[in-house]
Amino acid sequence: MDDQKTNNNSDLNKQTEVRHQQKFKQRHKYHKPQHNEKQTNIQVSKPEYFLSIIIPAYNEAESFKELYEKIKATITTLNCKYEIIIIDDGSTDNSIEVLKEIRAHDNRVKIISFRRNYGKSAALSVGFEKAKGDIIVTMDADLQDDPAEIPNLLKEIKNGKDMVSGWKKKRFDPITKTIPSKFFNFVTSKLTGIPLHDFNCGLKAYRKEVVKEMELYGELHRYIPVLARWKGFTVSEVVVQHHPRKYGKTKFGIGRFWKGFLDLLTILFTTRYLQRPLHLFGFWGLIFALVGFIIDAYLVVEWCLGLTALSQRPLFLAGVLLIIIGVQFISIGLIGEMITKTRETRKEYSIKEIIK
Ligand SMILES: Nc1nc2c(ncn2[C@@H]2O[C@H](COP(=O)(O)OP(=O)(O)O)[C@@H](O)[C@H]2O)c(=O)[nH]1
Ligand SMILES: [Mg+2]
Repeated sequence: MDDQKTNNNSDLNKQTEVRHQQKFKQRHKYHKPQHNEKQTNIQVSKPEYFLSIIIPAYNEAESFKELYEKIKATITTLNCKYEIIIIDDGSTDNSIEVLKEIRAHDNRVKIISFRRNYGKSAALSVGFEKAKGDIIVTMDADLQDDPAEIPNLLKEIKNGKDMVSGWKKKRFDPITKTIPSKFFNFVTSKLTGIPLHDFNCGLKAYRKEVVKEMELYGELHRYIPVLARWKGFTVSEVVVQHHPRKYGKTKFGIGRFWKGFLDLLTILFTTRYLQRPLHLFGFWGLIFALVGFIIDAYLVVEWCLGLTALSQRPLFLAGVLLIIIGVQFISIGLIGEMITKTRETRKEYSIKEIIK
């Protein structure tokens, strides 16, 4: 009898234990935060969101361990589930060995290793595609960006922004980089109408919808805020701490500036006029042709009245030139329209939500 009782008791204990375990699992299961849900304090068991940190890297082996430790130190103060995706872009140093070492004791670190160097945009693009998080943070691998700033970026996202860019207000880079960069940021801001001070800061945070719609190629990573804003996402910036480069050297030489400006042309053209090239070319074509026509018409009237000989008026040639350029512009615009019409139509719009 006593034996049976003990058996029953131990069965009961087991059942209770299983129930407890199930409850524990349930509690720890990742859950999506609801809009009206109150933010809980740090270090509670239920993760509020899933954070993906994406780090494009090219020959930064010396930095990884320190970077990883710093990220961990910050991230453990946040109440989130996380993954760290490092894209080793065909590095020729021992990056991959160091990364594998880190990965060996933390499987939240994911490594994507490219066969050759494809560039930062390609690396970010793959990172964006693979990221599983609700919120995505990108940062440089060279310890110039400070992981301790991540919570400040997240605060902005929680305040409702779709994307937040860091602003390296006090920048620790050589003057040959900071001055052209200021100019570049000023021009980009004026031409695009986006009031940011630091378009190309490596440290940025996004809602997942933003990165899943981002199409990066070439070196367009410099213009992510422009692309995001163009799709209709809200973009803001926060001042972030910047550090001097500790190891290795910069991967972007002086060539970055002229490439950057050509890319700006691409961005301006493709965001505004891709679907209506005639509006750009046709407008300028008409202006040129009209000015040329007015000049020549005036000279022809003078010639008819016997006031001037056209051979004496070089302005006549300028008028002819303007008419030719104008007609060419209009023709280019029309050809552009034809290409746009025959091109396979890609999704050119971004839907926030569908309410049925
Ligand atoms: N994936 C990838 N990352 C790169 C490449 N070039 C630079 N990076 C990374 O981009 C970040 C910024 O590069 P860095 O050379 O420090 O540029 P700077 O800070 O503007 O001088 C660093 O994390 C680099 O490792 C590249 O070709 N591919
Ligand atoms: Mg750097």
